[in-house]
Amino acid sequence: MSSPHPTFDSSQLSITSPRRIPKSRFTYKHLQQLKSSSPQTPLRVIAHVDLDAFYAQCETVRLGIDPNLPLAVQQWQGLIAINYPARAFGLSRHVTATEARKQCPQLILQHVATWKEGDENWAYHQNSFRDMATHKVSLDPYRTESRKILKCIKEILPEKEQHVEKASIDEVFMDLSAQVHTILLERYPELRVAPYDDPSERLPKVPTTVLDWAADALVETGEEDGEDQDPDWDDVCMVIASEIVRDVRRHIKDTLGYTCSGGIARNKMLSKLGSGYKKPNQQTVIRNRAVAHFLSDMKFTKIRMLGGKLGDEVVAMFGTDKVSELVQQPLDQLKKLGDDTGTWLYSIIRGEDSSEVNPRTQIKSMLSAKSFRPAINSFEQGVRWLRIFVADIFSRCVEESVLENKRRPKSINLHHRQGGQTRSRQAPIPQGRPLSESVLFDLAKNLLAQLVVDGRAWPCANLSLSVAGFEDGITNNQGIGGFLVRGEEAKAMMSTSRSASGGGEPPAKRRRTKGNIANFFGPREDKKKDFDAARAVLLNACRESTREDDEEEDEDEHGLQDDELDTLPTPPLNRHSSNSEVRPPHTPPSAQPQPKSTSPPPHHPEPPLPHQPTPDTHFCPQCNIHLPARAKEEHDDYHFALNLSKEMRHEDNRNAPAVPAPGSAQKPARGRGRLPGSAVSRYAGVEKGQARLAFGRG
Ligand code: DCP
Ligand code: CA
Repeated sequence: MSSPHPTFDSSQLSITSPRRIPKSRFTYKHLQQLKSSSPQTPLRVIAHVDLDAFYAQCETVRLGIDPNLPLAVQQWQGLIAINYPARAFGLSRHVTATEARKQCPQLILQHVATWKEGDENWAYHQNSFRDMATHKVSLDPYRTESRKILKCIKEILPEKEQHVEKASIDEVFMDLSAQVHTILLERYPELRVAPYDDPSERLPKVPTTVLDWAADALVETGEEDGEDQDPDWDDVCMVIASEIVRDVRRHIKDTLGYTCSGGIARNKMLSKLGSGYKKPNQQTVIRNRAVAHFLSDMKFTKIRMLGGKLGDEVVAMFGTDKVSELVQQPLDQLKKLGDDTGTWLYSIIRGEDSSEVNPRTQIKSMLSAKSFRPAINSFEQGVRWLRIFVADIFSRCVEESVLENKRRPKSINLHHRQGGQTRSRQAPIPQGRPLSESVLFDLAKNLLAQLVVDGRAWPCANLSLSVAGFEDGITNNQGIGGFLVRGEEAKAMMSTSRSASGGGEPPAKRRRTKGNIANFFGPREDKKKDFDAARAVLLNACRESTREDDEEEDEDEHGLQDDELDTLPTPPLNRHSSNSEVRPPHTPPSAQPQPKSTSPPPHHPEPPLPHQPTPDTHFCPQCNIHLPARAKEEHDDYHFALNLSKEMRHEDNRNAPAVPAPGSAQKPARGRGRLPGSAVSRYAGVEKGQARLAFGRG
């Protein structure tokens, strides 16, 4: 910390002539607020640090390459990070790897690490475009470096005064107010006591007219006499913050070898604009007196939150992207965007932002995803990708201390895109026993199997697996925990369209599509095989889970009745659908029945609604009812699937002697479109009272 800090002249506080002594604009109350990092204090100091060409630096450091050589990080044909020497050749994210090589023949191109199908870990491969179908990008190396950077920042800031927010993989906000307050009072001890003990008293004037700005870029005030005006305490606070940021940046460079840029200002929005103002390896201070000038030249689309759709909307509405023109709009005009948005926008373009630096650094969820080009077409292929997703997610779970059971996710979610439609399945992750890669893999596989069994899974353009709801591991009360676990597991295995999240989709609505079931089980043998593979996974999951519980089965009075319809699409006309993705025409989403997370909706397929016989109706002799003629085909599908299910059940019963007899005292299962009925039944024989917990009956 190098700047001079002149001593304070206490004669300025003469009680006899307080009014004649020039004072600061700020009060002792403002100083107090600075200590508590209140967003209300005009002395507030926030810093933003952004790594320069982050992925490119990671590769440069990892490979021990001279940082002055041009290097870009490649992802298939695209460039995702370009170091500054390479930018000098005019390279940007918009050029392809091939074009970049032409533009800069000496360019070092490093492909991101990838998971190769079948491998247990990611690695740096010599990837080319054709590997896209068999490899998945891993950002693990950059996440690891990101964590090191955060650690580095935290170790140099005083523990009690640090407020650090990880804003992205290579950005961090720091609220330096409390630390600056401490340093300020150390340097100017006279500020410690308010005269007359009155916090509304103004602070004395800053005892110097010249400050040493530890900044590479000090944003000008834009006023002719701007620099002639004496500094006030907000300027001193900025100087101190700038020194801290310089120390932080130096520590990162010395420890890890990375350069970064910093921005220092009175709030998050301005500090982020500041860090991007001069790059690389520089820092910018935006003093309060310079804010208006700094923003006046700015496009508001550069402001945090205005870079995307909202920014576009504002541009379209007001015909400008300039802050200087938008500030001419009165508040009521901006409120055309909505009251809250308008009010927020009004403040933000004036440099006002009271959002707090949120020290939340804990991960809430993890996602691993892949878009398929070409689309994938079988359960087997899907499972191969799930293995990679699980390995990816699990390795990140390990970083989150999952193995020590400190933090672990509660649920697993599979999203699947086919055509224009996204479907998802969710399951709880069994708690109370160590989480392993194979546990996650089995759950993921089950979710995919459910999607496949429900039909219309292929061709699939995108799969993504996520785990969410991270919370601290259970360390006590294992008895009750163990009991609940089984119920949760049961739900996990059974999770279907009516899983707890309600994000699932019962097959009902999809079956409005003509000939869906016939199509699924139809002449194409590969579809049948696909279905069989998925079904086998579900059956196997149930068998495995049942094995350990078999001995308790006889005691279970709450087991679930074998319900063959559980596997099936129910008749198309009478569904109480929890589907939020596919809606009947002309029905607003709000009008859709919403699934409840705690108890599944009514489970039994109800009989098709009878219609009055007319020339437009079709009579089903099996159901003994009239249906609209247009529903005939789907209804036939229904019976087709029903029969198929019965066959499956038969087969399962032969293979599984432990199945309770249908029609026993057991109650019927809730839910449909799930596992083959007998599997449900066998799985259901788990632990006393558990079924009630697991399936929310009663
Ligand atoms: N990134 C990416 N794809 C994008 C944008 C970014 O994969 N479209 C990755 C690569 C970047 C990292 O995120 O290295 C950080 O993004 P930044 O926007 O901060 O860009 P850089 O750090 O690369 O450059 P700068 O020096 O401009 O911050
Ligand atoms: Ca960056």
